[in-house]
Amino acid sequence: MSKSVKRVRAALEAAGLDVEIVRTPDQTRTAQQAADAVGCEIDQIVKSIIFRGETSGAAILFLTAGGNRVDDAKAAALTGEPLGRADAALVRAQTGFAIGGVAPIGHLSPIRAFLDPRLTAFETVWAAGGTPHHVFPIAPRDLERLTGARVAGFTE
Ligand code: 5CA
Repeated sequence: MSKSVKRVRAALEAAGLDVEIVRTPDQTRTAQQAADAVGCEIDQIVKSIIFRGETSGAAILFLTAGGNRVDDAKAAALTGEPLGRADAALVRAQTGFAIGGVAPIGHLSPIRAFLDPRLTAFETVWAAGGTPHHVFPIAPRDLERLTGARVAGFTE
C-alpha cells in the first residue's frame, strides 16, 4: 500500500471510522471517472480542490460536489482574500498528495476547509484516497468533522 493511502487510512482509523479504501481498476483522476468506477451520481464524488490565498499564501481546501464548479468570487468572499489556483508543487507540499489523487484528509499539514452544501444531500459521498486509483466512502457529516470544514456555498 502506498504511503499516501496509508496516511488516509490512518486518518480514518484515528477518527474511529471503519472504512475500506477501494482500489479501482481504472483511473479515477476526474470526478466522472470516479463516479463511473463507483457507480454513483457525479455529485456524490468529493473533489478536493485547493486554492492559494494570494495575501496569506496559505492553501485552502474546497470540498466540492463532482458536478459543481468553484466560483472564484464566492470562494474569495468566504476566505476574505483573493484566491488563485494552487500549483502542483503547493498541493504536493501541503497535502503530500499528487493532483488527481488528493484526499480530503490525511494531509501533511492542517488546512482550512469549506464544504459544498450539495454534498450534504447524500447519505454517502466518495472521495479520493490518496492516489488516482483509490476512493473511499464517507458520510458528509463525518467528512465535515474530520476536515473541520465550514459548510458554505461557493459554487457557480
Ligand atoms: N480523484 C478525482 C476524483 S475524487 C480527483 O482528484 N478529482 S479532483 O477534482 O479533486 O482533482 C482534480 C483537480 O485538480 C481539478 O479539479 C483541478 O482543480 C486540480 N488540478 C488539475 N490540474 C491541475 C494543475 N495543473 N494545477 C493545479 N490544479 C490542478
